Order: sequence, then structure tokens, then C-alpha cells
Amino acid sequence: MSSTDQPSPPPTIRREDYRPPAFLVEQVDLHIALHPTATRVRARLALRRNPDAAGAAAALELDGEALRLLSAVLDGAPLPEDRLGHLPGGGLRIEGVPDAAVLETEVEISPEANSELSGLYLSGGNYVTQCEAEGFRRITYFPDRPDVMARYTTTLEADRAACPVLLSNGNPDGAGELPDGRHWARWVDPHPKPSYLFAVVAGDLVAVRDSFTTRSGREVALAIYVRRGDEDACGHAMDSLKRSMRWDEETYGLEYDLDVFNIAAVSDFNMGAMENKGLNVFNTKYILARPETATDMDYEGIETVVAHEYFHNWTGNRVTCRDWFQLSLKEGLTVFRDQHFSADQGSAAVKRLADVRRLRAAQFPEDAGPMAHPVRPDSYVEINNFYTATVYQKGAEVVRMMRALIGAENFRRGMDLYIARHDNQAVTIEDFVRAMQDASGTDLSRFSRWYAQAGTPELRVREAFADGRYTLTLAQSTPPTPGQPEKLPVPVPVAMGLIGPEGAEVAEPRLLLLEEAEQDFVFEGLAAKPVPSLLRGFSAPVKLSGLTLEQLGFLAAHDTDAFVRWESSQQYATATMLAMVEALRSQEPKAERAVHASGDAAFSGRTLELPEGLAAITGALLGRALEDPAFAAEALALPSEEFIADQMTIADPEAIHAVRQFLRGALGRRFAARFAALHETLADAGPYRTDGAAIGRRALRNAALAYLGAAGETGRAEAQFAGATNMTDSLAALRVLVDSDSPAREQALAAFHARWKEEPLVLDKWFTLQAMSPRTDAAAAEALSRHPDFDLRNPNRVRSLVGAFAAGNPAAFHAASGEGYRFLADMVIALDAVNTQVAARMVSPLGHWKRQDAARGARMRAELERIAARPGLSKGTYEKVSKSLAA
Ligand code: B3K
Ligand code: ZN
Repeated sequence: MSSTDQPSPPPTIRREDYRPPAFLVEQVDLHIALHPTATRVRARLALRRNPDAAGAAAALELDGEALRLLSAVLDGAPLPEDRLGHLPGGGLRIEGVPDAAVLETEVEISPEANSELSGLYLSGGNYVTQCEAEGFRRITYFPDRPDVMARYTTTLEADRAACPVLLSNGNPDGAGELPDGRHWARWVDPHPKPSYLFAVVAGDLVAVRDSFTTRSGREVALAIYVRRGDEDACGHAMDSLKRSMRWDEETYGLEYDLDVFNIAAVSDFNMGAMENKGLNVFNTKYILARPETATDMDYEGIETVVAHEYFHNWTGNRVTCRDWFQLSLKEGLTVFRDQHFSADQGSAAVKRLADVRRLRAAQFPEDAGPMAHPVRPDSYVEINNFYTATVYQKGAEVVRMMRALIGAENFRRGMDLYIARHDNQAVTIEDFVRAMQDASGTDLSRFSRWYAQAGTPELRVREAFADGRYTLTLAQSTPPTPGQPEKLPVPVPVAMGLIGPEGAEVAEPRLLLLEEAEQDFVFEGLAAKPVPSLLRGFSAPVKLSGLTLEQLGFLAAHDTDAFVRWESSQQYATATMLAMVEALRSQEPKAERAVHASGDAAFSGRTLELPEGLAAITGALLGRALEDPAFAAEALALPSEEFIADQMTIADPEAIHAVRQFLRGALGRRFAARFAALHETLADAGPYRTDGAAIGRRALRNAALAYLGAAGETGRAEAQFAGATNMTDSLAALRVLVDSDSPAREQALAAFHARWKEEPLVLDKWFTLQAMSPRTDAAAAEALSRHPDFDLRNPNRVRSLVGAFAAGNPAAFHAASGEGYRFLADMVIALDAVNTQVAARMVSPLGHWKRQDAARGARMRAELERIAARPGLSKGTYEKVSKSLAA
């Protein structure tokens, strides 16, 4: 504490300060005696001085947090208290450790008191660990950094009745009985790994088993551990796992490397899942699925996350990160791999649209906000704040671009080289790029700017046409981001084609490479001025502008590339909506505004009109909808309110909401007969299936239902809700009712709650539906937070209400009164005392105050200040709040 009694701000960790560890750990032997409040952890570390570290006499530094040290013995001799230096945060520093030494410690920890869900904790009475990024230090003293890779053996001991199942990493290596009703099991992991991949799961769980034979003939015993009663809900996850294992063999030649692959599913988990070696731990949300309880989106999410965690076995586990600044080395690459896998399982085009939609919904705003950071960040206060859309999704886009530039074959060669060179190493993003460069013979030094520079590049198109010669001029610029005022041009791969007036391709499709701030690309011998079809497949994560409405409409109808067709219809709708918002803004005095959710165009008495161009695009889409229902469902969806807000310098949440609601209602009315017909035609006759075609049909059918609902026709939704036999249809119908003023609304909500109150994952949906409904204002959201089923200690429940409200209900969150902001800040403050990782994540929506008008911005800042003023704020929440205020 300083003299003014202000606690000093938590330190910033910088990439440039990286130093190799003074000691390596060759072998770790853990003995963990599990107990809810007094778990004993004995650790034996075989240490060796790191030949690559500077300072031949440097001290041994061990991280530690919330540990009660019982004993420490170095090479057989107890270490007296005065040999133990104490590091900030709870670690230990031991001077005078010989170059090779054995350290034995014993600590006591309380899983029951651990509401952070980092380290060892209890979920539903079962023991579970989460160590990434820095949770292992909450289990034992250890150099808890990814560049210390060690071999582990783990012996677990627990009460047999309470914990019949005892799991850890690697292969099982013996088990037996102990006195007093206790038993033990030992696990040996032959592969060296960083501490963040350590895991323990113990409790009363049941296994769903299967097996997999690798292509070299290794038999792998697969098991998914769940709570009793959930055994019937693991089939999709198991099937996804087996398909992932096969895909990685076929696509990258990568085989699984242990005798067992275990997954355990738990209800209390800070994120989706975790790739611990041989023992993945999952949020139940990404394992459990039955048609009655899981939506099609849940099924897709399970496939993706199971694959993602499995793929980490090579990209993350066998080859890991030197330090946490390299996080995208494993995350960007592994997201790229899971996206590729999912694309291979069904419609690649529709998968791409969904991925791009997600990128724009989460990553583009992040890149334009106070937390903007490069894919490889330069500094952080709390690493858990950097598991971001930028590191994951933009990181995946960067890998994808690299593959486009060097070609699929060279990319595969580069992957082989990367793994051959770096197996069992902790490496950097430069190492990955170097492997790609060496394998392809392409100089990627300029391309590496994508890893170093934050912000979304903006591309502008200009055209000239004369004498059969078409000149396409592309200019790029990247807006400044915090700490990076100046930006350099980045190499942008632009996959493109030219469409002639008749709607046919008039030039060979090409991949242009825009490397400079501005470049001309010339096409000769054209009979007429073509329309450029740019960024096919979204070949680069950039914003593109400069095409006219007319060109967008043409591309929406004629492009051969599904992505550009979808994109053009979205851009067309965006431009139309922005113009309508501008019209409202310029003509209405703010004070008289009233937002009517009915979609009846009431906005201070003004009447909006449905633009005929948009109606025509919608009509054309509907005409072809049955050709590709999944695509049509994506293309029929209007851009979200958040997306429209992101296109404005100063957003106007009320006007955006009014315009979007109006358009949904107006389109619903205009095409009521066709939507009704689609709803009829697409009714499922046969058995329930979750293949891409079946999912696409349900998506289109429910899109039609939603348009009808927006037009005030809720009868179909009522009938569908009453008769639905799967969660996708039930929830889609309930959403229509919840967003409507139908008298059936309250009754349907109550019925849904009564039916599903014992199913936490379904109850989450009940909260989310209400949190995102325009009919839920901040007061109603706050009332939901007092519902007996709301629980601040369960991250899924918090996300389902608080996260969904703040990120998915912009009109209510940005209510002019500031009540939405106050609700969120109250929740952040309450959460910070329970689970700091989840609390810090919830801060983000308040950070985008610059996009709001002065009055809203001031209210958002005031709430940030209120959070910042809380004594004892966690460093994670502190970092988010202070960066949000500073920007
Ligand atoms: N690697 C984990 C994420 C860990 C998050 C720590 N705050 C899951 C994944 O990306 O696969
Ligand atoms: Zn991952």
C-alpha cells in the first residue's frame, strides 16, 4: 500500500520481458487425497537447472495461490521458513537450489471454497479441475508456465462411496483399496506436458464407452463420464469424437497417442471445454444432447467443441505455447481446424456464413473497442481476459489466409514440418510461420503483420471501365487502436471473380493479393462493364465498401459464390436499414420517441415504409428457398441490431430497433402466404434427424414462423409450441410467443419452466429467451436475477441471463434511463466476489460507450467508475474496467 492507502494497480506482463525459466521440471509425482474442505496434495518435483536460462545461480521460483503450505523438503532436508521467499500473489522463491534437485511439498486446499472454478473445485458434488491458464498453482507449488513441460504420475485417493470414479491424465496404472472405505487409483502420462493441461475428475459419474482403432492399429478406449441419468445423451458427442479422430488422421496424418481418451462433463464450468491431456473436461452444454432437450445449434456446437478439444491433442498439447502471448498458436490454429472439420461434415458454404457472422458479431466490435489487441498480444494484466474472439476467431482467419496464400498442399507440408520440428516443445507463433514459410518457399514476413497489428482493415473498391479494359482499384487502411496509432498495410488475399450483365462469370476466378495501401488490378477484353464479386468465401477478415446498392442487389441474385450472394444481400439490407435509421434520426426529436416492439412502425407517430428493393431481394430468396433451405434461412435473417449499430459512428439503439422490428413485421406481412406455405411444406414427417439437410429445413421453417410472428400471426407458433417433439421447434415457437403480446405468452413460459425445471441446460434457454426479448426491460431482467433458479455461482446460468441481456438485447440494455447499464454493473460487482473470470467477461458490453450518444456514454462510464471504485476488485475486472475507461 502506498502512503495514500490506494492499492497499487496490478502489474502488466509484457511479451518483450519473456525470460526462460531458471529450472525445468523433468518429472512430477502427485499424490492427491481428496476431501471437500481439506484436500491434501503432495508433490515431488525432479528439478534441473535450465541450460538455456541466464544466471547460473538464479533462484527457483514456484507459483502458488490459495495454498496452505504444510511442508517443503529439498533433497531430503526440510526447508526452514527463512529459506522460503514469498512472491507477490502467493508464490515461493527458493535460493541456493542445486542444478539437479528433488523438491517435495505438501499443501492443503479447499475445493468446496473454490467458487472461482479455477484449480480444484466441486461441481454437483464431484471433484474437477481447470488449470488453464494459471489454475495449477491453486493445486500445488509449481513453475506454472507453459514452457515447463514435465512427465506426470498422479495418484488419487478418495472415499470410495462418494468417488467411485478417479480420473487423471494419461493411461491408468493401478488401483486399489485403502482402510476406512477409501480407495486409490494411479495415472501415468507418458507425454511431457505443461501444467495447464493437468486434470483430475473424481466422483460419482457413469461412463458411456466406445472404442476407436487408429490407422496404425492402436486400440483406444473412449469414455464419456456424466451424471447418472445422462447416459442416453452422449451419443452425438461420442460420434463427433470418433469422426474427429478419423478426420485428423485423414487430413493431417495425426493419430491419437494414448490407450484411453476420457471426457468428463460437468455443470459448473467457466467456458466450453478444456483439452487436458487424455482427460478433456467439458461443460455439459457441449456434451449432452437429446432431441427433446437440445436444439440443432446445440448439436452443431457439440460437434465443433468436441472436435476442437480433440484437435488440441496435437495443436496445443504435443506442440504447446512458449508463453501466453502465443495463445493463438494453439487457439487460432485449432479453431481453423475445427471449422474445416465441421465444413467437411455438411454444407461448407453455410458453415462459412455462420462462422463469418460470429466473427463479425464478436471480433469486429472487439477490434474496434477499448480491448482491441493483436492476435498475438504484447501485454496483459490478466491472461484470462485474452481468451478472446481476436485470439480465437481472427487467429483462425489468419491461418486460413496463410493457407490460401501458400496453397493447401504447402499448408499440409508446413503442418508436417511444424510438428516434426516442434513435437514436445513449447514454441512461438514465429516458429509456426517459419514452418509454413520453409515448407512453401513463400516469404511470409510481411504477412506476419496480421499477428502484430490490431484493428479490422477496411477495403475500399473503385472501378473504371473503358475499351474492354476493367480496372479494379483496391485501397486498404486500418483504423488506430489503443496503443497502435499508426498501421501498416497488410497482405489481403482477395478471392474474386467478375460477373457480366447476363449474370455469368466473364473472367477466370482469381486470388488477388493486395499488399500495398492501394493497388490496381486490370482485366482486359471484356465486352461490358462487369460487377466485381469480391472476398469470395470471405477470403480475408476485412470490411469492404464501395459497391453500389444496385451492384449488391445484382450480386445477391447472380453470384456463383454462395458467400458473396449471402454477403451482398446482407450488405444490401444493412445499407437500407442505415438509411431508414438516418431518416428517423433526422426527423424525430429524441424526447418524443417511443419504441413499439410490435413492428407496426410507430416511432413518434411516423410511419415507415417497406423499401421495394429489399422486398424484391426477399421475394427472390423465397422463390429459391427450397433449393437450399439452410442457406435461405441464413440469407433471410436481417442483420442484427448490434451489427447495424457497429456500422454507425454514433449508434441509435431505439431507432435501429424500431427499423428492424418494422422490417420484420412488414416483410412478414408482405410475404405472409409464402411464409405460411414454407411452414407447411417443411413440416417434418419422418423421424427426427440432425444431419445438415434436416437442420436446414427446420431452420428455414422456423425463420418463416418468426416472420409470421413479427407480422402478428402467433397462432402457428402456439400450435407448434403445443405439439413440438424437439427442442429446436419448441424453442423457436416459444421465442415467437415471448417476443409477442399474445395472451399465450405467460402461459407458455410457465409451461416450459414447469416441464424443464429439472434440466439445467434447458432452464438456461428459458432465461436466455426472456433476456433477449425486446419485451424484457432492465427491471424484468433484474427480476429474473432474483428468480429462485438463478445462481451467480453457475457460469452457464449467469451467461444465460446477464450475458444474453447485455449482448443480445440492445434496445433494453441501452435504454436511455441507464437501467440496463446499472443492472449489468450490479451483476459484475456481485460476480467479482464469486467468480472473477466470469465477472471480467461480463464487463465488455459497457466498454463500447464511444459508440453511444453523449448521455448514454456518460451513464456507461459512470457504471464503469462505480465498478472501478469497489475495494478489492479482482485484477481481471480491474483490467477490463480501466481499459474501457481509458480508451
Ligand atoms: N483452452 C481452453 C480455454 C481455457 C480458458 C481459460 N480461461 C478451451 C479451448 O480453447 O479449447
Ligand atoms: Zn482451444
